[in-house]
Amino acid sequence: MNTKYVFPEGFLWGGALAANQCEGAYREDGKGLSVADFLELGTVSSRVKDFKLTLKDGVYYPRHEAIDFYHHYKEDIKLFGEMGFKCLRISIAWTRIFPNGDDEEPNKKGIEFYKNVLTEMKKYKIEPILTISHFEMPSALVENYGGWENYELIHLFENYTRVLFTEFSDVKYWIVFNEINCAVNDIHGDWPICIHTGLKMDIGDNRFEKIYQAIHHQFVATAKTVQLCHKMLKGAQIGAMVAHIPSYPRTCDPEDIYNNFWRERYKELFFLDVPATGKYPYYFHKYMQQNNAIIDMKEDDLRLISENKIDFIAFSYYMSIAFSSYPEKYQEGSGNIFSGVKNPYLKASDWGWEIDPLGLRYSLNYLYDRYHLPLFIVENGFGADDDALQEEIDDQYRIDYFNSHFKEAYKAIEEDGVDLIGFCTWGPIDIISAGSGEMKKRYGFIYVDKDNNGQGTLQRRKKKSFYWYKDVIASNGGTLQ
Ligand code: P53
Repeated sequence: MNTKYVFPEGFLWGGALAANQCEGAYREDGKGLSVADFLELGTVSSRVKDFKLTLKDGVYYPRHEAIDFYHHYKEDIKLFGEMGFKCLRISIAWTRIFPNGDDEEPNKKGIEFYKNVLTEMKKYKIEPILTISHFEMPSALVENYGGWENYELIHLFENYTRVLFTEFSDVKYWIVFNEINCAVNDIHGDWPICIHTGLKMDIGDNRFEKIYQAIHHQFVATAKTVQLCHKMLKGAQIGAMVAHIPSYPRTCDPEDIYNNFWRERYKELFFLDVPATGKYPYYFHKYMQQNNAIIDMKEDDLRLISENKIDFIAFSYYMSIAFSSYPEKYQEGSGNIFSGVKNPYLKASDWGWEIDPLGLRYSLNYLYDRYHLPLFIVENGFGADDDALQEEIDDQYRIDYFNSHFKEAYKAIEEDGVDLIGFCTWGPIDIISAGSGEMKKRYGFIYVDKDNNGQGTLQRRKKKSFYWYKDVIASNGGTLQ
């Protein structure tokens, strides 16, 4: 056996899912509607002028059934157990616990479901990692409160997290908001509802101000959650999470270097700086002034932020992007909501996401150097349209992707000295894509028979990568090539 890439003892190999992308059962056992329940098929489908929180007749909503993890969790977790998962990151659907977000009492059936899921994980010695909010806030909080712009959301979120910490007190790893930095991508646009922050926008609204006010409230909620977690759960660790997409200047033109420097701050690093250092960065107030934004911040809340810092940094990593101050000169780069210009040195997936394993080693060093906190890769994976007609689905491209990324993670740990807790592969079983609502953009080691229009038996099938990942985990990286 090749022992070149053996990871440290206890390294958390695993996978990650989000409730709204896998569970389905969108109205079962008292679940309320979340913003995700209104998303249709198509790229970031909430970003249309007529987006409303009403369900239309005859329209297919991919998340309503998803892969029906709600009824298949035993079978699915068994398969994760068979692969030898050391950890599994799932998210709690807020609407299963508080269907409207502001209910007097939590929904017992919702709590019971996650207890059952956790029991199942325990059977296979899989360490749970719970995301508290993953793109699925109760839609009633948008309708009745205007989302995170409203200070009241901090209290409602606190009630919710208190229930989670009480009911799931064995859980050691917690993540507050999934990819909290995604919110800034709603600033430049004209869609009326921003689903990450639950904001309703009218024509003429200062979108910039509303979004940063909401983000401030999410930071306060993060600090409260950290405080509560540390108080209620001894030995638990809680982190903040961003979509980490390193941005490279397309050229060494100082304009590109300088503008890219700020782009990285505004789009991402700011979102870690606040919860990790406990304070707003020096440029924040100037930046608000320049955008005619006045953010209401209470003294007590700033103190709360400074006194309740996160324990680790969680991030997703799929790709890097190239940035140019003159984008019109270049071909457009990777798809989805964080776009850049094409990087001539990298190949892309069929969805335009540029594959950059070395970018992961760079990122691990970059983030560790900046925050001096343990890191956790809580998402990484390769979306592809697998050929299900094959007897065994041969997803060698996915194996190649993971093989190269795992190796760079190894080097960051062993050759550079980065403190990395674990590695969650995204969508270890095929699920609904967050960006496009597609099933066709598959990430799994396990295939699910379902197509973009919702047709299929939901039957699970192991792909070639299933056996490959199983061997990687069993050898703790020893089989990496
Ligand atoms: P899909 C943008 C860029 C990088 C990661 O994405 C992102 C996004 C937002 O779409 O999101 C994370 O399914 C997210 C997951 C999501 C995963 O990336 O669009 O936390 O919910 O499924 C992959 O291919």
